[in-house]
Amino acid sequence: MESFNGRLKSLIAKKKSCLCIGLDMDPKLLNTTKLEKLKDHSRLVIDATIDLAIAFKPNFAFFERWGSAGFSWLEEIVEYIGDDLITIADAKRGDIGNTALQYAHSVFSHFCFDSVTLNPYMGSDSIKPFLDYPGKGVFILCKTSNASSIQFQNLNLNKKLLYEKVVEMALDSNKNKNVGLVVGATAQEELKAIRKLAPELPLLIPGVGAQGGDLFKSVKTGNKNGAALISVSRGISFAGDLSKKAIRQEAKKYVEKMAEALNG
Ligand code: OMP
Repeated sequence: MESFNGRLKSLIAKKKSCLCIGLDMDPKLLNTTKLEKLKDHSRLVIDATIDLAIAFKPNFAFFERWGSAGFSWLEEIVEYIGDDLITIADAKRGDIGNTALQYAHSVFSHFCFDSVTLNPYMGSDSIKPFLDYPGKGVFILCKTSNASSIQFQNLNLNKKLLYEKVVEMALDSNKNKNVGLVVGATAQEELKAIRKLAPELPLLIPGVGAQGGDLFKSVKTGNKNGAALISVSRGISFAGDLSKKAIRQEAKKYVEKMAEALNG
């Protein structure tokens, strides 16, 4: 079976896009309190962008907050996306080994996601149970896009920064070619450094659009050697007048800019 990292790289080359659409279905942005309206909108976003995107990344928070109905929606959405694109469970898991085993079963065997975001704070035994699923992948939080990421991730530990230690752990864990890193588009200096340390690992880069990270530089640096997915949530899912046309137009703009950066 093709490795997760191999599948990601081939899909980017085939579709000439590295767009990941984040599905963060915020009721406020749709001006509704009705779950059904959000469900309709999530299908509309997928319909509008499925041929332009490489991956969809539902963020669990926006589903879990609806309780069991939200979990059913998550099951429906993975099925609706289908098998041709990559699905990323943005669940940011990270717990001791035997608990991580259950989380891995949940995202990969129950919800049938292709990959998951993981928080490395508890160390490598919290990552390991996710690595034994053939064809599935993980994205480990390395240098995140938020302002206070500096608080821990940039700590200097005997001349190595904490996020550099995370890169080392990710490289050690990549025996099945199924480990990638999350690096925020708002952290260009670190993105360059991480790309240098881990030339082959896939990167998931959120933080362009609403958070203001640099798209062009992220695509260029991220796609040096390895593959990088650029993730946009609010900037596309709630673009313009929220119509299918407006959402598609915005996604197209991103893909065109990505192609410029990839070819330039
Ligand atoms: P937008 O700012 O609307 O594009 O949404 C960003 C999405 O990416 C949210 O679901 C965040 O949880 C997620 N994210 C970050 O914003 N920063 C990170 O460093 C990592 C993630 C992530 O793991 O996806």
